[in-house]
Amino acid sequence: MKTALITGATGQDGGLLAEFLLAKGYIVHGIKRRSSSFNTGRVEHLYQDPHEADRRFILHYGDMTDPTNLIRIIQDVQPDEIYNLAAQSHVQVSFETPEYTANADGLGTLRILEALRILGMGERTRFYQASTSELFGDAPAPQSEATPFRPRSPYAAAKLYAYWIVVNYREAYGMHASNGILFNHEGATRGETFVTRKITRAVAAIEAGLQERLYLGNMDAMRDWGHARDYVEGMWRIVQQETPDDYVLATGEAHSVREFVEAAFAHVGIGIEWRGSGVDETGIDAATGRVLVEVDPRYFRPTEVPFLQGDASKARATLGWQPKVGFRQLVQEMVQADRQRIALEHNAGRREAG
Ligand code: NDP
Ligand code: GDR
Repeated sequence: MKTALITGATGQDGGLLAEFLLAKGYIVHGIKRRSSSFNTGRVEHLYQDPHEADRRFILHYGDMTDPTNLIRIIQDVQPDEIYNLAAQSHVQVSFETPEYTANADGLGTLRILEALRILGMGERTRFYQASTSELFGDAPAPQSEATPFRPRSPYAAAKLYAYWIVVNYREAYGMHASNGILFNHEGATRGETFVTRKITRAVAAIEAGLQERLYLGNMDAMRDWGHARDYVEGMWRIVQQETPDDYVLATGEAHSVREFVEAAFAHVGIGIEWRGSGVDETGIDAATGRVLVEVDPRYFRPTEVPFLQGDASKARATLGWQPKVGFRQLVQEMVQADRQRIALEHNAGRREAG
């Protein structure tokens, strides 16, 4: 039975990866941050009472900025595989918290690699790094492992350091350390402030009469959106390779934020017509003329990544990996999940009132 340690276990990917590894028979340890309110919603269903015998899912308090804590957890857990998913992962927020982002995302990665070296575990423990298509910045699409990096945010610059330190530890110390350069991947448990989830939550709330309008930034940004469940399987496949290496995971298809909005509203039977452009662009309910979407420049980024479309040929050929869920299915699943959540909350509210 293998043991895995996941940093960022309470995040979107952490929750799905924990589920995936448990189903494969792993013992899964995760690192969670101390928070003043519950932050374990995504792994609630995996929770096991500490008094249960043979627990296979165990959470530890920790933080990527706290090296002694990381060393102690790794020493206690003795993992066969580490999946380093913890990060301040919001690109726009990184412009406001650049130093913290560099510390958690960049140095945090170094701290884990150093912990493995200090503990003499560099040869036995395999390491996966959550690298990102943001590394490519404004490099021309389609982007592959051979495309030069041009980071366009403090987040991407921090992840660039992490990428290269992983490559360096692989080459310098022979560690089994790999980068997954993953393009955007989403799902029902995606963080609420990323654009896809912001849209699907708004569509469900507007349909239910709970929200007037959706305010967005750059509608022209193009992203290669896949389903997070497919991508966590890709992470695992990368770690299972005999030889460590770096891989792009992507669908190969790009859509604009505007297209995502249209597809999400279409799922609840609302057709959107666009008026104006740039900061004056609005999306109108074709049937009623009501303004449902408005551009708000506060969501524009100081430097934008305009067009991401990945070429995952290497992952297809070497890992036998390919995504199962396409763009339409992804949008539908996310809207449907937010509709169900609103219905549940509404019913719970009625019960309390009654
Ligand atoms: P999330 O933002 O959903 O999850 C991030 C996780 O990291 C959370 O568990 C969060 O804890 C934790 N975390 C943040 N800061 C710290 C810290 N200082 N110490 C310990 N834990 C911390 O991200 P995703 O699941 O979407 O992404 C997983 C990883 O993959 C991230 O590194 C991200 O940058 C990267 N990535 C994501 C892509 C995507 O499209 N989703 C694409 C490419 C890369 P808490 O729950 O308490 O906030
Ligand atoms: P991204 O995801 O920056 O690609 O990073 P996000 O969903 O935040 O933005 C995608 C694109 O949509 C545009 N956009 C908006 N974005 C947000 N968040 N809110 C808005 O209102 C809005 N309006 C338009 C953005 O400008 C951008 O072009 C995600 C994260 O998961 C990273 O951690 C990961 O590394 C990359 O994907 C791959």
